[in-house]
Amino acid sequence: TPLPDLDLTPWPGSLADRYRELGLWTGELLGDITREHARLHPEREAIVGPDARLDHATLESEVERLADCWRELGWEPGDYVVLQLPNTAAFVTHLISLWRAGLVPVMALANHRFAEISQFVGQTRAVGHVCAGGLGGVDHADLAATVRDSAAGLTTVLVDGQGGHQIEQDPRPRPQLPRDLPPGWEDLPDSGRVALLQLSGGSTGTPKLIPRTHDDYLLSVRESNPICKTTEQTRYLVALPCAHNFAMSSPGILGVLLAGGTAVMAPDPSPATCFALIESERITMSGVVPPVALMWLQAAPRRSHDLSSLERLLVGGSRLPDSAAARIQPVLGCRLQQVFGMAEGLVNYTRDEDDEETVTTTQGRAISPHDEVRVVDDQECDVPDGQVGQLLTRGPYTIRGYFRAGEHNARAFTRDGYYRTGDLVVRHPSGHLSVVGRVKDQINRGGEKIAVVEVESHLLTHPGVAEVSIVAEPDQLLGERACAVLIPAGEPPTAVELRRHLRERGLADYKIPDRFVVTDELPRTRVGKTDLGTIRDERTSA
Ligand code: J2J
Repeated sequence: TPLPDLDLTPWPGSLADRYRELGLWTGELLGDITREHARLHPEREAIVGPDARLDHATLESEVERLADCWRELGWEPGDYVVLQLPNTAAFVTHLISLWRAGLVPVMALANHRFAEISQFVGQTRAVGHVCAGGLGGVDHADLAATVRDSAAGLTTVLVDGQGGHQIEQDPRPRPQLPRDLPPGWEDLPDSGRVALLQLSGGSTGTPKLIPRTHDDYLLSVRESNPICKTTEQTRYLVALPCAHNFAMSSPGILGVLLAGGTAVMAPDPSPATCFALIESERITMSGVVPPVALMWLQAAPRRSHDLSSLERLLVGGSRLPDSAAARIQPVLGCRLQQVFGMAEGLVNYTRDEDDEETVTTTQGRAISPHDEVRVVDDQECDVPDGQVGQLLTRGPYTIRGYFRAGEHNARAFTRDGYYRTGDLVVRHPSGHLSVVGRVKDQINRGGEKIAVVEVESHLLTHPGVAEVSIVAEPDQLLGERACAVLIPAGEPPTAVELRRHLRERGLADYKIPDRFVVTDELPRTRVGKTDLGTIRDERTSA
């Protein structure tokens, strides 16, 4: 049975009351995150980016200034605004100022293009698109103009590298969308409403958005800090794209701001860029995906940078090979902390008190004793510890439904509210989980998630493609990469042509298959990993 298309699927009322009584949900708002440290130590550094260095007081005043700006534009509390900025100080000031004005940021990646951004705008009826007009060397002006043409009444804010704005508004009246609000919405405190829409890795044709509330998101950030020893001394290097859930909240930029530390924004994750920043900014902590960790491991012995300030490296987003895990401490001289998280909620960390074997071979255990974790077989019966099963979870910071996706929610959640993660895991008696595979229709390209069906449907619009199946193939650095296996309609199109076709359709680069193979017969499509070995007749590959 399809469920209603709600913006937010609320937790059952009695459970919500309990989370509040237990102090898990505090009623605080994300827009207030900069106030305390602006007062406590105004002159300490808060954010360092290629565009600006801001102390806690300046960050706070920037947040106020920008929030006024959004109010003057006529944006109202509860309105959705697509936020698409590269790793800069401006990302942080814009994010928090949107919250301060009661707006709901939709977290886009700087490298998203028309296909993704127009989807976000269309799905949310966003009032605005905040993007880069030269900021951090990124220029979204052309993309923004195309998006604006497709969305009546949209206001574009192009942010330059000097803290200035160019504002352009589509003159057509904005279509009003009736809000699909859950019953009892009026009774929800502000902190129980949608604070941001996070991106899901996706396993369907249309990307799904993840409604996180102030209460639940703050809980995951607040509880991450002691587990990762985030304090006001922490200098955290943001090496991943800043809008990613990992970089924002595990403990990420928000954890650092909450603790009164410093977040340093790296323009890219390369060893050249990051090692120089670790040395010059005396970085103590960072969070990266496994391919970046591998690149750092490879580069460290050959470079002369002083990495001695680095105390802790969080690695997650895809499975870190055990062999690489064992080399982090000896080669980089810092502690490894594995993190297995998801934008839908549940985050697991290895702990400082874990033995070495646990830290190198597991992806950690859940943040909170109130996280409920089940490992089940195909019939959704619990399997014993030590056996592989699918991970189901619910808890005080795991969503109960995607944004306006009733039909999909009926599949993605059990009747009693568990999120079906699609991950195959083994649970150890300590509660630690090892991730061993997945059953979702997704490719995890070194931490970047690709929804197979989404890319297939774009490829099928090419006249030379009759049928297509995208499968994962192993890759030394990325763990896996995407291979498109296709049956041509007539003369087989070349890989160059197909790549160009996908770019013209405005698909972000990371979703474009690494390899194209032409065949007579598709590999049997099973969810998750399909064996390329099942292709019998591979005629050409380009
Ligand atoms: C294996 N697979 C992993 C890991 C995530 C912190 C860290 C990561 C994310 C993230 C995040 C994995 N080993 N260590 O949001 O806050 C795969 C699983 C999971 C999916 C979620 C955070 N860590 N994964 O990666 O929403 O398949 O979040 O379900 O991008 O990544 O992807 P995403």
